[in-house]
Amino acid sequence: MYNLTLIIPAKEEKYSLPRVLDEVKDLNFKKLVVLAEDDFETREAVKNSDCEILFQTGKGYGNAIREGIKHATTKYIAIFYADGSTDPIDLKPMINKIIDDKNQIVFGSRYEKNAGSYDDDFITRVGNYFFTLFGNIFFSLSISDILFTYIVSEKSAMDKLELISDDYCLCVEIPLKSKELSLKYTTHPCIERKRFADKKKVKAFNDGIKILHYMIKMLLSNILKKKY
Ligand SMILES: Nc1nc2c(ncn2[C@@H]2O[C@H](COP(=O)(O)OP(=O)(O)O)[C@@H](O)[C@H]2O)c(=O)[nH]1
Ligand SMILES: [Mg+2]
Repeated sequence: MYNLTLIIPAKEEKYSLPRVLDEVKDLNFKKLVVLAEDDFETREAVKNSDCEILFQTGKGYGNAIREGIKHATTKYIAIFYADGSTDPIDLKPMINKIIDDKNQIVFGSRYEKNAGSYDDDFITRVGNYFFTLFGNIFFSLSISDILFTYIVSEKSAMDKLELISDDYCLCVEIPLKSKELSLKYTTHPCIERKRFADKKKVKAFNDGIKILHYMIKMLLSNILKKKY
C-alpha cells in the first residue's frame, strides 16, 4: 500500500502537468491532482496519466491544497507542484527527516547551503526574505524560506492545523500554526527548478499584500491572546 500522497494543485497546467506526472510515475506514492472541474484542458492532458483527480469545491491555490490534504488517506503527504518547480529528488531525504528523525513537518528551503531557485525573480526573492524575517522575528519561527511550500508532513499533523486559507496565505498559515501548536518541524535544502511550461499563477504584488495582511492579523491576535 502507499504510505504517501503527492498533493498536486494544478491550474491551467496542460503542458507542465503531464511531464510532472511522468517524472514521478515510478515512485510508489499516490498522486492526487486537485483542480477546478471546468479546467478541461488540464483534465484532458492527464487523462492517461497515473493519478487520481479531485475537483476542488472552492477556488484558489490554498483551497486546492486544503481539500487535497483532507481527501488523502495515507500516513504522510507531500505538497508537490504541477509546474515542475518541485524536484522529486528531494522527496526521499525529506521523508527520511520525518520517519528517521521524528519530525512531523519538513519545509523545503531554497535559501540554505546547497539550495537555490531558478524560478525566483527580484520581487519574489525580496518578498520572501521579508516574510521569512517577519515570521522568524515576530513568531519565533526558525525557517529559512517561508513561501516555498514544498512540504512533506504527517497527514495527522496537517489535520491538526485546521487550515482555512483558500489563497496563497496558506503558505504562511502552515508554518505559523505549526509553531503555535508546537509541532516538531525542520527544513531541507532544495533547488527550485524553472517551471516546465505554462504561466505562473501567483501575482507577486497582490498576493504579497494579502500575505502581509494575514501575518499582521495573526500577530495582533497573538498579542491580544497574551494580554487577556
Ligand atoms: N487547483 C489550483 N491550483 C492552483 C491555483 N493557483 C495555482 N495553482 C497551482 O499551484 C502551483 C503553484 O502555482 P505557481 O503559479 O507556480 O506559483 P509559484 O510557484 O508560487 O509562483 C502550480 O502547480 C499551480 O498550477 C488554483 O487556483 N487552483
Ligand atoms: Mg511555481
